[in-house]
Amino acid sequence: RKTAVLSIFMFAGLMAQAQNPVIQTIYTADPAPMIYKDTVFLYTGHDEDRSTWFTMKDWHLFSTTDMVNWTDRGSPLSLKTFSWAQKDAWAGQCIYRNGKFYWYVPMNAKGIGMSIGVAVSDKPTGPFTDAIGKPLIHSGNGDIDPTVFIDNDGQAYLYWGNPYLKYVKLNENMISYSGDIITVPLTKEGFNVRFKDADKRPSAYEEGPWLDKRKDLYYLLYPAGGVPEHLAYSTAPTATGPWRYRDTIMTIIKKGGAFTNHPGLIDYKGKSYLFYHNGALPGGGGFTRSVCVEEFKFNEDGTIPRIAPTTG
Ligand code: FUB
Repeated sequence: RKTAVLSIFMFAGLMAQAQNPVIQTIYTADPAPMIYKDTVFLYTGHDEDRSTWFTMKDWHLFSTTDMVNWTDRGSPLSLKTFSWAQKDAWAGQCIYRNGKFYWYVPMNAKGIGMSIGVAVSDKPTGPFTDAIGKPLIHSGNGDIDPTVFIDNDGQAYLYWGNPYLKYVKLNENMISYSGDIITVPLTKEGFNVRFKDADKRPSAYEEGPWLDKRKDLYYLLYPAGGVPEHLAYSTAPTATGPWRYRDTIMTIIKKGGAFTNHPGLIDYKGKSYLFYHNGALPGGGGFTRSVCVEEFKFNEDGTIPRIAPTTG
């Protein structure tokens, strides 16, 4: 195993701080952190060197127990895992339930377009296999960027989409769902309005949702505003809404940014962290991105403060 290849220490007394981007060995995008047994597992997309489009073929995994030293866990999942996949290994998320790990990932499926598949493993590090041998979700060509969340009562939810935002209630087996696929109304109250009106879309919501809960409040974080994206969030009293737009979390990254961004949120060892991506590695840009992380504190009232990206 390759270890400790990914971070650079900055010693200040007893403090050690990771340098952004946290992954310095390859281009990574669309961070999806997951905590399991005291370890942070960071599932990411993978931009090819010199890429000129989102021509992504596999997903990668890194782990840490101190948010400084990252272990490269290789690529436990790729398009080759799914016999029905053609291209576009885009933004996914992995979650633990009942002794198994379920990794939801979007791909362009042969003949039908963007779809969401689910891979399963007994270990967070894989190997992962296609859980059902076909897409779990195909409701339209905007079926990308799934986020998965299990509520305290055991109900699991999958949200996804661009230009729409949809969700479904997953069954306890995590590889099927019950009820209809629901399209979330992208109202001004729920998701704000666009700063610019280039593509006539109704709200600031763009893609890449991240669903989470803190105390009794549900949070939906997402890239917003069109290209270039900033990060914003909405909250709701239930996992299914009604959503209320709250604020920008991270403004457009002007120096060293990519034109997309993508949130991932965890609380770990008493601290809160926002993962995102930029284009700051040498040769980096919109299609050669890098995952970064910032520690932050929720405000006393549960709101999320503005979080400054590391620049350059
Ligand atoms: O990484 C490919 C696509 O770019 C993702 O699906 C979007 O969220 C954006 O980050």
